[in-house]
Amino acid sequence: MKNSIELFNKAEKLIPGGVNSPVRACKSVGAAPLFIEKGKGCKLFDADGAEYIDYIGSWGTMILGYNHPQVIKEIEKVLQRGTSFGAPCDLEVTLAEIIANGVASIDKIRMVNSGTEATMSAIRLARGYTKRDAIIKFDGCYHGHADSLLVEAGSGVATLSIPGSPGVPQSFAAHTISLPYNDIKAFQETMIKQGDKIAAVIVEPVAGNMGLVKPIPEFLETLREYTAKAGSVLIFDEVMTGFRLSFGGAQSLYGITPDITCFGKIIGGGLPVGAYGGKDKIMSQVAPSGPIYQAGTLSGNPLAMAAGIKTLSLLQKPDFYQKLEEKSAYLENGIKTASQKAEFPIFVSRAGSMLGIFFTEKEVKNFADAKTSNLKAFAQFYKKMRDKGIYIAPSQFETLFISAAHQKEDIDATIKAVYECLTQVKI
Ligand code: KE4
Repeated sequence: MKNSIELFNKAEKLIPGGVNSPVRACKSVGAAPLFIEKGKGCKLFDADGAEYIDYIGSWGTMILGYNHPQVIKEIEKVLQRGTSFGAPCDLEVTLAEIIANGVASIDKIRMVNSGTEATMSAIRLARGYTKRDAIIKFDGCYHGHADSLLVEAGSGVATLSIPGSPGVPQSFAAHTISLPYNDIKAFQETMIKQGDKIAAVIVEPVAGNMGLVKPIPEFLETLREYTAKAGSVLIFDEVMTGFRLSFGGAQSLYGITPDITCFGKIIGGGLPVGAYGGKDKIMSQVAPSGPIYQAGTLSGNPLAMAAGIKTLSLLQKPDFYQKLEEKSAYLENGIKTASQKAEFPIFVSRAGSMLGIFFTEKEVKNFADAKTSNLKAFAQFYKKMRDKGIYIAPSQFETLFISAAHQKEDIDATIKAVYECLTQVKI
């Protein structure tokens, strides 16, 4: 790790924490970050030339694997036209059309540059559209770092939240209620009491930021029913699940039609893209067609559009998701078998090619359950897996992502490493 350590020492002098996004610093697992030289398929190669089978996939972005030749070729082709014009170009229309045709709830969509921008803009749109201020989110769901969404649940259920970070004014947090994920009763009671004040309910339809937690039956249906009754906007944050769980996202799998959907990660094919979209009656309120302001210098830039267009078109191959499902189920079953063989109980969850490994014996249905995980054991597991050339997220509260580039031999090697590491973890 000599080169990574040298780079990290230099980075720490120039960049806060030596990284451009906190989780990359590997603080919660007490490890030094690897500096990555390149990616190819399902593999990453670090600054010292070491090879890893990767399950982060740039946090879910690289569903095709790294450096896909057709995506690279498309980027190189568009590069000859330019990198950003700050003016409309055909590629923005093409990507918007692919997403609108793929996701039934989308009439219109606005491109931005990150998932945070997408959710921040969706919240502003919902507040402007309903002329209400209060929003509801769910503990353990992460929607990016906009002030209104960087909050922690208040002391009691459904009480107003407290700032989740210094710098977030109490007055901002006061407009956000954070409820336990999957707690249908708490949500119903809150909406019955104050639904007429709620501008929006924002949710990860399948949660990937507390580890992988799926919605229980009727949870999403109840959000839809009560928001419709109250005239509140239902926002599905599909930054992670969009085009990951199916071409139509989690909403098409669960048969729920949100009012606004946020996208990111996969739709940019590895370049910075976010987006928010929905029914025309709401989206037409966004400037310049309506009064609700949102803008961006690099929004819709041709390179990012090209990467997204090619990526999404490759996802439309007839058996793409079926093949991904088979690989993901094979990994899930292998990990469960490894846990039994090692006599080391863990809770394994999976939704399509999103997989969660919790160091707890409890079934994890919300953030409180996820927090019963043994973080010290997870940290040991993370480091041992990395030493064996398997690269997973450096946090118990993240998700593993399987890509189309993972082959059977990669997954078999991963299952073997899981077994060996579980036999070595000391609790
Ligand atoms: P970005 O602003 O990081 O593009 O997207 C924010 C976001 C919004 N919504 C969901 C459901 C997300 O998962 C994210 C970002 N995900 C994290 C991984 N858990 C990004 C990794 C990081 O913060 O470095």
